[in-house]
Amino acid sequence: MSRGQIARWMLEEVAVDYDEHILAYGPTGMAADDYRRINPMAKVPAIAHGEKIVTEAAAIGLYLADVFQDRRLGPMDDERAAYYRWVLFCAGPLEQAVTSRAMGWEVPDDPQKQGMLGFGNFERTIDALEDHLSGRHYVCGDRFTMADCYVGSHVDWGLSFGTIPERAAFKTYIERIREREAYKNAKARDQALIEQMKTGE
Ligand SMILES: N[C@@H](CCC(=O)N[C@@H](CS)C(=O)NCC(=O)O)C(=O)O
Repeated sequence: MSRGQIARWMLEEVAVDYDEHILAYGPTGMAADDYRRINPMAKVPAIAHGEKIVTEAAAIGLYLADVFQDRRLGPMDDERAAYYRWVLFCAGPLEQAVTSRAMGWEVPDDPQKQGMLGFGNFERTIDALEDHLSGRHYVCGDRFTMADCYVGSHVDWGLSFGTIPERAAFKTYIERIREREAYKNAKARDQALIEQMKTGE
């Protein structure tokens, strides 16, 4: 039940074999010294690819698409701008807008203060993403790319937990995303783990 699900879906999209390590929250898992050597932030997800460690869900996606180029999940020339722009928009402004609201931190109604915040305010951020997704099949246009794993994960989570408003563009986009085989496989595995955790088996 974590952003680890984003990394799993990305791994399923690139269709590589991987070993999973499920860590508990807290001192015996993510905060243990062994794992802090992998991610000093004591957070998941992280991937180890040979000697290379990548943390940050957005970076994991960009890395996988780049390394496994033959999967064609990275951008073509005319997709590059939207690809980087919207992945970083979701890792920065969108994540800040959504999490600050979830914490109950209201942005002051003061243009000068909003000018200092990378996301300005919640509505501006949501409107910008809605505007981009309206009338597009995927982040980069007609073709699914790794950007959709990351942007899609934000929209998927946000709609499921009510942290992103149910706008038509988000709903149409996420319905298309949820049809993907790799998405379904990833979610089935995570759901099985969540059930196991609940029943303690
Ligand atoms: N910026 C990181 C955030 C990762 C993150 O906050 N993960 C949470 C789970 S969703 C976590 O590991 N929390 C454990 C903790 O901070 O103690 C990313 O996007 O990968």
